[in-house]
Amino acid sequence: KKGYVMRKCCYDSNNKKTPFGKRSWKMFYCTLRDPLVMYLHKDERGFHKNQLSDNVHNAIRIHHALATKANDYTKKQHVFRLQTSDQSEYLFQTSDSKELQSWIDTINFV
Ligand code: I3P
Repeated sequence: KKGYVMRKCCYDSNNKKTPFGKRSWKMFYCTLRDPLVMYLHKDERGFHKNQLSDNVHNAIRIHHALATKANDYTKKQHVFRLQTSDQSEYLFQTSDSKELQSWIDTINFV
């Protein structure tokens, strides 16, 4: 699965609150290729150019991660929360309710 998403970092690994200045929403072209890792690229061109150099810096390990609808986050629509096994937490905004469900299902099915 691939597509543009907005991402907000809430907690870095080990449940540490992401510091102010690093908590803003940013757009990424996100690809879930290798089933255990989600890669975040600046845009689609960045994905085509960089997929060979993907590394830990733009990757989120989603093995044993949990994606759930962020019903408590009311500032934006179609948002899910991603909690990873290393206890980091992100919010992702998708384009519509179908995309929202599809990202959640894809991540949780892994
Ligand atoms: C953050 C940015 C986010 C905001 C977050 C701010 O500032 O304004 O949009 O989250 O609030 O800290 P910065 O760009 O300096 O990191 P919301 O859009 O959800 O309000 P937060 O710290 O309450 O999460």
